[in-house]
Amino acid sequence: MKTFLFFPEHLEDAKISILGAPYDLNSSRRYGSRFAPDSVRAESRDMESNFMGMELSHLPVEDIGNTETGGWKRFTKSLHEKVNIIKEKGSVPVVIGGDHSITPEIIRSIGRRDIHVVSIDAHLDFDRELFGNTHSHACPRRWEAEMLGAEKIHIIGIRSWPTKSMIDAKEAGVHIIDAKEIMEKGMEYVIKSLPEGDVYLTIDIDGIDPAYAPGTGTPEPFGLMPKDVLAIIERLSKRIVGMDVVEICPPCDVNGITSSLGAHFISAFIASFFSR
Ligand SMILES: [Mn+2]
Repeated sequence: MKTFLFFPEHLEDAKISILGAPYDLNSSRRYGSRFAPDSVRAESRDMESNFMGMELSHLPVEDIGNTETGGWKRFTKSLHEKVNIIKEKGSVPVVIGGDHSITPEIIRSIGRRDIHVVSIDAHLDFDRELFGNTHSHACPRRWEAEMLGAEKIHIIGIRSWPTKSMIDAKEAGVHIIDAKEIMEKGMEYVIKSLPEGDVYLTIDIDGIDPAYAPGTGTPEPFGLMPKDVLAIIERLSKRIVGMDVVEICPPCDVNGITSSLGAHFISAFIASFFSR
């Protein structure tokens, strides 16, 4: 298998484990994020071993490959098995999606109820169902709120939402910083608002402006800049117990720049996680 960067497929004492989750059947518009795990890996292999001053080549990171795919049941069973293997060795899972519906399943597998979720996204993802599908990629924050408590959910960068779902999310106590608020108050405010304690970080690539990340199924302008996300990753990295990068759609991409951005976010996390 062609792994992420140059990391091995198996490392007994890995502290970060990369896993591909090529499932996109809960998408609602353009499909194709199933191709992202291998596309992100391919882009990563063109990167150098030193990321912004941090040498990555000797770090205890493994890339254990992809989950099984197929239907939702078969996929989630495989996802739970793989995340459990990672968890049992005390390593942090970094999952490359896939659409955003995979996130609550990863968090369920991690099994901690005391963590916060930080979601970078163009969308609220708090619908009860979409087109009759309760596992739609429009619903994951609602599942997480049920699991962990709505007050542990933090959503950053959204710019369009269904009014009803927004009322539900606000009433439940979800923390939301929308794109307009970020434009008015700046990233310093966002960084200050990040939760304390252990966190799960989910990066929906459509949270970033489509000028930087056109390869996604539901592009929305007025998004974050890559360096804004870098600042969030660096602020949280020591407290991240799991992370994913989702909704990269290689068939929608231009010159692989969105897959490359996803690869750089993962490298940024690895570099920051192991930094002193
Ligand atoms: Mn999303």
